[in-house]
Amino acid sequence: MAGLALGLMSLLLRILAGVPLIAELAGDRVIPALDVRTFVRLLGRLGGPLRGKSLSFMGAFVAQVGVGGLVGMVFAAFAGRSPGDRRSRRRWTAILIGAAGLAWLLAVALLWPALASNYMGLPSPWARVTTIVGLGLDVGAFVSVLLLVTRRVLAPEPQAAHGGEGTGPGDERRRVVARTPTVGRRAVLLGGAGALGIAATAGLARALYGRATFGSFGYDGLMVRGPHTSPITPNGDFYCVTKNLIDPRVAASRWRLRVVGLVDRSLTFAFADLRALRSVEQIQTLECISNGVGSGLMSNADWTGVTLRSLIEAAGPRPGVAWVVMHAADGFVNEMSFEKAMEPTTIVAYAMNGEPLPDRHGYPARVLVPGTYGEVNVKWVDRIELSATPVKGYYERQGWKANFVQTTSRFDRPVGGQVIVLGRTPEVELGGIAFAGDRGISTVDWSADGGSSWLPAGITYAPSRIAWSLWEATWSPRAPGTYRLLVRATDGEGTLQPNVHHGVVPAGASGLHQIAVTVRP
Ligand SMILES: Nc1nc2c(c(=O)[nH]1)N[C@H]1C(S)=C(S)[C@@H](COP(=O)(O)O)O[C@H]1N2
Ligand SMILES: [Mo]
Repeated sequence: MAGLALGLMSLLLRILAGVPLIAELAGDRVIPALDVRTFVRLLGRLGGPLRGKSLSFMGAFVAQVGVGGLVGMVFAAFAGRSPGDRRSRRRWTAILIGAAGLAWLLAVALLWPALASNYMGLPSPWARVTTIVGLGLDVGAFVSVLLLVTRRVLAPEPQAAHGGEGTGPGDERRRVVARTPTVGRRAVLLGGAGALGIAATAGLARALYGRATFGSFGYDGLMVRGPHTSPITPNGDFYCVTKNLIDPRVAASRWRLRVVGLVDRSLTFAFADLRALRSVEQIQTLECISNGVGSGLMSNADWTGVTLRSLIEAAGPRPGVAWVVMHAADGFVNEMSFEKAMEPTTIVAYAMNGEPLPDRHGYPARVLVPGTYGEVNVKWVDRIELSATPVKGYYERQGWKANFVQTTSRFDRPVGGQVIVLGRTPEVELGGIAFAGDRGISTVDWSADGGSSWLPAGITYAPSRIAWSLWEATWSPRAPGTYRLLVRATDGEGTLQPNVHHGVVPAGASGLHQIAVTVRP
């Protein structure tokens, strides 16, 4: 029962006040500290990020109730064996409260680096305080219910009518007699409250779980790919990656963006303030560092926002600033060099393809940093901190290197494994995308003989240096057979995409996308 109370309290605080769950805090404490290889291996073991998240979400509740139950039983066993007089009751109550206080302090100390997050977007000093208070309330709920159940229900105070606080053997007998008739009622009471607790906890957990979902944590890792990639990805199809079990839901009215640190004056922008500043618009592609060659964790959008530079200049950067650290509502952190922050295409975006940012893409605002992998593009940003020293990012601490985007190119059509019937399609349409961070794409070549000879493709869409290009070519296979088709791009600086295969760890994948197609007569 006490374990359930703890679970229930933490769920209520999560839903009503955005206070992170213990599972979320533990994840943010442990995950960045893992080595990238351990992290990737662990994800594999758990069956991918979605299953891993489901398991931790559910597992955390089971663990809480389990540990709570264990502690409760140990307490009930010890306290129950002591004489039932008022002094010993007070002693046991004091022991329990003391132990709970220690557990609370220990949790705060262990989870300290992860405490400054709030999924409703409370600014960071308040977020940390709220989390600490929330942990206290969790522990408080646990202790209160444990005391209530052990005192009032399992071992009610002897009634004055039955001899008060007697300690003699006769009183002991009378107490037993007095308790016997109510055992059934107590069992019903306990059982009823327990069932109610379970139902309430499960209901709230499901409601919360449902937020993250079209299925189960369904949109983390979402990618939409098909033979006809649209130049601009519709918002609903835009790939999505998040560290969170359940993403923040920040109310624009409560949200503030603060510019702090080594500045002449700290600034605070409300959402309306940001929108009143001179806006910029740019078409920019985002790619996750864990996007494998030929894969789809990469999308393109038309973003609107303000330059980060304008915010930094308004605050007045002090001499010695070398780094700009971005903090987010979910406790996510990443930094970039001051130089990068001052580039005209580094922006704080509040609109995506003409609509407000969808929640899962960082509503109300996110940072966009062309030339870096996705993780540098902090969603739900609420604090920009100018600093002389670098702070390691959430994933950077694991060892990921996200500040250079490998040149990549991809076939979207034909689809690998496709069978082409020569008689019906003598000319095969080839096409796909090519991307090189903020370097642009100058040319794309393709090969139908496994890379022995190359032909130029046509570039049909190239909106900016910071977006992907679409390419197209027509292939007329001469004879039936199986062909190995390859594509390669040259970036805007003239560097050819290397044909050296490397996995995504730790600096993003490299190598050429290759598909096999069969040509039939
Ligand atoms: N606050 C915050 N920002 C974040 C993340 C996150 O978990 N929290 N994930 C990062 C990662 S790993 C990627 S790839 C991109 C994905 O952005 P998207 O979901 O809008 O495509 O967001 C980045 N920004
Ligand atoms: Mo990512």
